[in-house]
Amino acid sequence: MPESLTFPPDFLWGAATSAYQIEGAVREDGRTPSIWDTFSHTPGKVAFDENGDTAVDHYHRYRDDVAMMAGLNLRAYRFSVSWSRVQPTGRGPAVQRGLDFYRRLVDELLEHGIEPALTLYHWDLPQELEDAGGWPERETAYRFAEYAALLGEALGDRVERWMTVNEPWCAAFLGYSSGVHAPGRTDPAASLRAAHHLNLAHGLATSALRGVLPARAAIALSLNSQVIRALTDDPADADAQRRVDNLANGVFHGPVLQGAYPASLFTDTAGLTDWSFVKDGDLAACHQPVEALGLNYYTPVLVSAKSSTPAGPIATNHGVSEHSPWPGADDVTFHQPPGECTEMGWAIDPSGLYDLITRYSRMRPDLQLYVTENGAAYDDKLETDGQVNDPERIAYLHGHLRAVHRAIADGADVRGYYLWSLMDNFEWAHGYSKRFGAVYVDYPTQTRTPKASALWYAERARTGELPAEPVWEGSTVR
Ligand code: GBH
Repeated sequence: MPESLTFPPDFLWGAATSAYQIEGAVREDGRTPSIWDTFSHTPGKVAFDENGDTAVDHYHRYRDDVAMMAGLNLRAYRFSVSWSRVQPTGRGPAVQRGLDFYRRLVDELLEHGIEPALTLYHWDLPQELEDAGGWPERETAYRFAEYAALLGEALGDRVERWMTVNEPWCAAFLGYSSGVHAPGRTDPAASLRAAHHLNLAHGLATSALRGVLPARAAIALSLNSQVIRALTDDPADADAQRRVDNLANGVFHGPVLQGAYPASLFTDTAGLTDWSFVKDGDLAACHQPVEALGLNYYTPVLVSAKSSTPAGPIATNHGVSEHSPWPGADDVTFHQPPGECTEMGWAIDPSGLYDLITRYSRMRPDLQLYVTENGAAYDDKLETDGQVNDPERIAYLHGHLRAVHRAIADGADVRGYYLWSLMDNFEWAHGYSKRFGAVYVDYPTQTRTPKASALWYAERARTGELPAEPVWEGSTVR
């Protein structure tokens, strides 16, 4: 019989968003295009050729949005800064009007007792820096450290939770190898350079932030941290799992959390690059002390060796591209994991979140862990009575929060959870067709309506209790 569970009293109940997905106002106050503006305005890149020009107009509605968060009992809000709003060319002094927006947002959060958690980079590189070569160029990492210092100086007096790079895997491999994300390049060798420079960017930014932030500030990064499972226990499948785990995880957590790339990554990718872009001193620069690690989790990845298995149902989760986001893993087959799926076609498996947390808890027991993203897309409808009933999302959150609780009970130092996402928004290559929000957004009017899952989650945040079953009968927040 499942029983109800209680989270630690200081557990941080939060929600997350990112700049390009919610802000809109892409030409205001000096902001210049990022790679996502360019990409989304290129026909055929985003579903229905949608873009983030207006998104959910958060740039103008942030006050109401913060009040809404407070009404949902949130204790923390994770957002990202649009680099080209603050430093339009990716270089030089900050634009005050851009910084002021984030200052006002942070002050509004603090006034409502909500802790701001700031991510410096959620995929929206200033287009000028992409024109100069983007993440495959080493210079971009130096530019990022300078940008981090500008932000640290401007907001260090009021933001205590800092995150450098969100999901470097997506930025490197969806951006530069499969090309389903901006800037849409399909160059596997360049994507490996991009991965290294994102690691370097994290390390250099962390050092730069140390120089300007007060001692109480906590610095973290958010990894994709994917859970890779082998189809069978055949050694060939285990080897496929190892290869993909290197490309999904080791290529980032190696240098950043352990001070070295996994040796087998070099041999696995030898046909693409000799890794001579890793310079003396880089590994030490990447491997900076941090206080916390953010883990984002949605679904596991299931692989086998091509030689060992007949072709089965193939996962298409990364979007349609004939180019792989897994450089050097052409002999691996990606399978659809068993079980029910969300609207993204992603299999629902809370045990993956447990496995992920316990893996990193063992790797770095000294770090505080946060689930910095977890959530599900469903085909939500605004009913005529003005409500949005999303029992599937409640069940998804319930199952994954139970997994978090189990990890804590088994000794993992998980301090908080940020639901992805606070509200429906621009879902990258899927445009507005996929709704991840706890709050429903009616795009033509920009009206926000908390879904049943938001009300359910507000009750978790208020009480710290997770009931035995994922049911919700209330219709208002307490
Ligand atoms: C996050 O990316 C983003 O940070 C966020 O902006 C976005 O809105 C949200 O998720 C929802 O998409 O594809 O088979 O390898 C998550 C991207 C999704 C990439 C799960 C890895 C693993 C399964 N990740 N995916 S598979």
